[in-house]
Amino acid sequence: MAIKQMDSANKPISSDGRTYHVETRPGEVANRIVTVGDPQRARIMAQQLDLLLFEHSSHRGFLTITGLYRGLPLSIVAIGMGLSMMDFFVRETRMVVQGPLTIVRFGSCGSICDAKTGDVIIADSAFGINRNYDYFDTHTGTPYRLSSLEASDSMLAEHLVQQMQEHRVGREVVRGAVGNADSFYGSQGRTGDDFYDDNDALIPAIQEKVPGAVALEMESHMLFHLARMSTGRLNARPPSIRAACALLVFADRSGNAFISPEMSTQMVVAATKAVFDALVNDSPTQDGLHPSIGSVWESKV
Ligand code: R1P
Repeated sequence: MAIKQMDSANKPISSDGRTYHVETRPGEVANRIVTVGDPQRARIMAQQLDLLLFEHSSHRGFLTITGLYRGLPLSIVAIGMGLSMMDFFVRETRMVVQGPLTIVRFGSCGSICDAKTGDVIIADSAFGINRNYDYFDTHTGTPYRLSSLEASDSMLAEHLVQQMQEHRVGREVVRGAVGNADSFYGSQGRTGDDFYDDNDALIPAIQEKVPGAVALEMESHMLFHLARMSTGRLNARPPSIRAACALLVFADRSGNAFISPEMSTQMVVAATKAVFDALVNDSPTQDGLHPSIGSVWESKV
């Protein structure tokens, strides 16, 4: 498919105001956003919006849906997988929405604690797990590097816990630190004979270095990091982005069990209102939000 003409190499925006990859423009995305990996999950969640106003699939696989929930604009954005996709989404969405952004990642994860499939994990913090490419040449250092912890927004995380419990989602709600790996296989300690990954000791090493580590996934650390960096240089202004993360346990790594398709769909359906309510309850103020004039929610709110 042909790309659109962009007005700049540094900040590519097309003549109709859309960002290069996510392809949204001002007035199409709300200040409150749920981001998910799987577009099918986004569509299931969108069924619980009170009114659908906008939907766009980008040529790079981002799906944005905007509607109203309890009278407020709310967007759901499916981004695919991995920290690069999170980076595209956060940066390009920041370009097109005025005012504060509140972002909840609602994803799936592998548990490395007592949590089982069907439990819910709320990330108090996240850390990066990155393959150390140099190690695979020189055998110096460690094969995987762990970053320091990046905190989620504590108030938003608290709302997620409360709403998950209130809506009785899952058997248990577990809180802790989430490891954001740069791959699904090697950097999450999945083993096999096809590649040399030197990762047999990775999960024990994570548990030793990060005692509160509860789960592994692929996007949360990037989200929390960008939220903290939204202060600009040297904390020049208050953060413009607040972020938190709720995860369904799809894989129980110690028990080597995977969630059933039926249970995963049931949990997404059950958790949707909890995530929406957490977002809406979190920020009752209307001050400084994206103007409704010219937006897809104009005259609907
Ligand atoms: C891997 O299967 C994907 O699932 C998890 C991981 O972070 C990765 O993106 O999250 P999502 O279910 O939100 O995609």
